[in-house]
Amino acid sequence: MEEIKLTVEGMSCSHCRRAVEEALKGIDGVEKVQVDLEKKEVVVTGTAAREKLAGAIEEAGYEVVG
Ligand SMILES: [Cu+2]
Repeated sequence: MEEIKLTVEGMSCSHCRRAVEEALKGIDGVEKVQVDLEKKEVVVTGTAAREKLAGAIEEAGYEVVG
């Protein structure tokens, strides 16, 4: 199990948090998603590849900047 940290622009409220969580939880190998709105940080625990996570976040309408 691995922890992947992504910096995401555009998340501003609990709706955004939920949208990102839902997008990530639909991916195979994702065990846990933690969203910190203030730090603009998303931490994903699991075995999914970083590019896959980033792609799902972008598809949900947010920008992965780091
Ligand atoms: Cu929002």
